[in-house]
Amino acid sequence: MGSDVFNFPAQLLNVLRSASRVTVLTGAGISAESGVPTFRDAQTGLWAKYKPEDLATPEAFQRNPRLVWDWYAWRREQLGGVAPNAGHLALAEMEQRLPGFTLVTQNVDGLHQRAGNRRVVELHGNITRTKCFDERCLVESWEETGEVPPHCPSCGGNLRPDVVWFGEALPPEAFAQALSASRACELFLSIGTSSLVYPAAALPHEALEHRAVVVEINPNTTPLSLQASYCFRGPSGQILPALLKEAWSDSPSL
Ligand code: BJW
Repeated sequence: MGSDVFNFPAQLLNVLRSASRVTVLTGAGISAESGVPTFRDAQTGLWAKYKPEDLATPEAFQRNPRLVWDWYAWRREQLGGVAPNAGHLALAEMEQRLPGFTLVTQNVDGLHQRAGNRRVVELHGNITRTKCFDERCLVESWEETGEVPPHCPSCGGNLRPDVVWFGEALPPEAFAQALSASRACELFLSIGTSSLVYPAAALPHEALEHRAVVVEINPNTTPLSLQASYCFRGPSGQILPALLKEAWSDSPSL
């Protein structure tokens, strides 16, 4: 699809080129074109009968730790076979071009880092890390005894993925960074998120209150759409490269 199809307004292109601070919030939609199902997509195969919202809670883990561990093991395996897409790569390029660039993600898949972003604020943790359910400390290695989930080498408690479940607090430092970057930016891009899950969903509103231009990139409308300064409807893997190309069309690297 040609970039002209998206009709990027001159005001937006100017802000993107000249802003001293740009903040981006991504959600599961940015990884959709890599083949990672979004959080609220219907699950497939063995997992089709479970709703992700019902598995991503500490209560679900306490009720059935094996089931929840196996769900994450299956998702980790899926991630082994996917690669960053053109949307991730465009954001890595933006980090190179813009000194005041902050990438905040709700995703736990690590694809931004694999695309080349060096500074990624992870609000909901990372599926590749493991921690102790009881002590909450990160655990690098453990004995494989065949038990599922495996046990913490220090206290014997159940191990779990280092992600943030419903009802749990976000990592305080990551959230503080996200909040201050949202309040300080001139341009805020909300990409591939349903804008349903708080406190992440509050970040674009913080940016709006601090007079930033707020852009939504998503094939579907969300609760943010009515308040956003601009909405671009379509896949981020097409829109982001087109936006970069339009903003820096004179650049030899594009
Ligand atoms: C494309 C596309 C393409 C498709 N291109 N786009 C009001 C205020 C504050 C809090 C609450 C509140 N009401 C309720 C709460 C509590 C709760 C909450 O928000 N619930 C809502 C459901 C209402 N929040 C919490 O519990 C949070 N914690 C908290 O509030 O703590 C308080 C506390 C303080 C002190 C002590 C103790 C507690 C924690 C939230 C944690 C969320 N965790 C999850 C799971 C992570 C691990 C895992 O992956 O399993 O994070 S839930 C899930 O939702 C995941 C995601 O990061 C997150 C957001 O989802 P996302 O990314 O938006 O995905 P989807 O699937 O919803 O949307 C995809 C979008 O992509 C769609 O819009 C598509 O259209 C689009 N798309 N293809 C671009 N090609």
